[in-house]
Amino acid sequence: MDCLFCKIINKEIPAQIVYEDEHVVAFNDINPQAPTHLLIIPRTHISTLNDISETQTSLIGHMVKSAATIAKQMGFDESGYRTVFNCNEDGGQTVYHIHLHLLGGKAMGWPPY
Ligand code: DGP
Repeated sequence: MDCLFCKIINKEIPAQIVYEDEHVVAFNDINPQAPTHLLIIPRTHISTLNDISETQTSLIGHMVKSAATIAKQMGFDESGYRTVFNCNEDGGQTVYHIHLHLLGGKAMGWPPY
């Protein structure tokens, strides 16, 4: 499968991996929008949020829990952080392997446009 993030998981393309376990890999975004900007991805290829099956809902929970774990490790769990899933074109998705953005290290505005 010609998927950029599958290639990062398989170490065919380099990335600065900061966390990995049996189910997910987290690495620095190539175009950071905050002092810390990570992408948390499942090892299983899922193209968009629309493609998540009922049996994969615990995997998505694990991605979110991993974000909280990493935020704590990086020391911005108390000050705060943002997590974002973009879906399809209007949502701003550019890589079609689901990924949870984890942004921290600065105060962020809302709404995000
Ligand atoms: P999204 O727009 O939600 O699909 O986010 C895709 C993110 O992926 C975007 O913030 C930039 C990042 N990205 C794209 N190509 C690469 C790459 O080759 N390496 C890394 N580390 N990040 C990438």
